[in-house]
Amino acid sequence: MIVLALDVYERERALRIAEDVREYISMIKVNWPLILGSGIGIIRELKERTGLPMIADLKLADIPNTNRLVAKKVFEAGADYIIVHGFVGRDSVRAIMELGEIIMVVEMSHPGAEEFIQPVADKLIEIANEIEPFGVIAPGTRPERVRYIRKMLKKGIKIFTPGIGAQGGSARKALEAGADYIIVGRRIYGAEDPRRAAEELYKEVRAWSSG
Ligand code: 3DU
Repeated sequence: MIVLALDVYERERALRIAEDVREYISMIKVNWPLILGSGIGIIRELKERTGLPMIADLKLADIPNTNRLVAKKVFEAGADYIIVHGFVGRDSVRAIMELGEIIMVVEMSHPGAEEFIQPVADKLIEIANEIEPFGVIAPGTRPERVRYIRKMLKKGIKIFTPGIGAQGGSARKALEAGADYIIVGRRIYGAEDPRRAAEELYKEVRAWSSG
């Protein structure tokens, strides 16, 4: 299943792309670029136009009280899931979970993730297994890590893998390794024809999951 990472600034462009690719994706993820470019109201607008669940990728990483204050506004704005960092500790993560569904970062996809996050991934998996978020973020650029995280993670917790396409990760390899959702941004919204790019990816993913 495909999650569109809609990292554009402009409201019109975001709405147009979302509508164009709607039938090929399962959820839309908004991050700071779109929220800063178009305002927090874009979450509800996208949700109403597409009918899809919305992920707010804010990677919250603050003390429990601040996490709570921010998350309250973002859930009120229509987000169905908020992405949060686990390295700040269980209390900060739980503060958000009390308000709504979360996806917790266990390991990131960029090269720098090997510096600090990867070495503590086991501890982050342990937190995830204890608090049972809706899902976790694992690196689509490192299928062997996705496989490991899948093995260690409680069943039922979904794995979302960014890093597919522009960052070099392969959709098929991430799914084979145990990802439930692949997160894809530039490969779709940066394509000359986003609808075609989404359709191609959808067919690739479907061919794999049905075969
Ligand atoms: O590289 P792309 O254009 O497909 O975008 C990936 C999106 O996923 C983007 O919003 C980025 O901020 C987010 N993300 C990662 O790329 C890697 C992570 O570990 C977590 C989130």
